[in-house]
Amino acid sequence: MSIVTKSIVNADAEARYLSPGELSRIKDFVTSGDARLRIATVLTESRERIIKEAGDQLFQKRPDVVSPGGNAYGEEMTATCLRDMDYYLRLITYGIVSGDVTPIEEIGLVGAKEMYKSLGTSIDAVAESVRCMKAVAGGLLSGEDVGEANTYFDYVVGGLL
Ligand SMILES: CCC1=C(C)/C(=C/C2=NC(=C\c3[nH]c(/C=C4\NC(=O)[C@H](C)[C@H]4CC)c(C)c3CCC(=O)O)/C(CCC(=O)O)=C2C)NC1=O
Repeated sequence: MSIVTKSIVNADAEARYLSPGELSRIKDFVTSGDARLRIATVLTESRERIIKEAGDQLFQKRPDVVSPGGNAYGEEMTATCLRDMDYYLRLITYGIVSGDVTPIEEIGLVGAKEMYKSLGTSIDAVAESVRCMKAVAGGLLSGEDVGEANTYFDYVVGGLL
């Protein structure tokens, strides 16, 4: 839920006008809108490149995951791994557009640790893949946008570990 919807739900529950604090937070959300949409557009348009380059980085840093016996070994499993990276990048764009980490949390982080554990997937390596995407994405964004985008990448890394 965006800050706008959330504030209205809260205010209406008490049948009151939006408070100065709520209006101020909505103002910040609107003011940062151009930047957030700009970032989400870059990430969306560059998604294939980000996944490809970050995947290469991950498999260089963690050759074990794509070696025989590794969780992402073999063409099909490697493709599934890259698909998971694509899932997280997509969720990050949702977070950036809405200015809210709730969609990331609800769709991608609740139960994720348990799920990866049951799959025998190293959660550290999944988190590393998100760090690699952060690095590649950072190279595609302007200086001021990098910080904003990093918040969301860091949120996913923190939620996985
Ligand atoms: C949008 C929310 C969402 C997420 C996050 C998600 C993850 C997810 N990843 C899965 C599998 C997997 N995930 C990976 C990923 C990796 N293995 C590694 O060693 C690497 C570190 C890593 C890539 C970065 C692999 C290899 C599998 C297949 C494992 C198997 O079938 O044994 C599965 C099991 C079912 C399937 O194969 O599709 C799920 C549900 N599904 C979702 O709907």
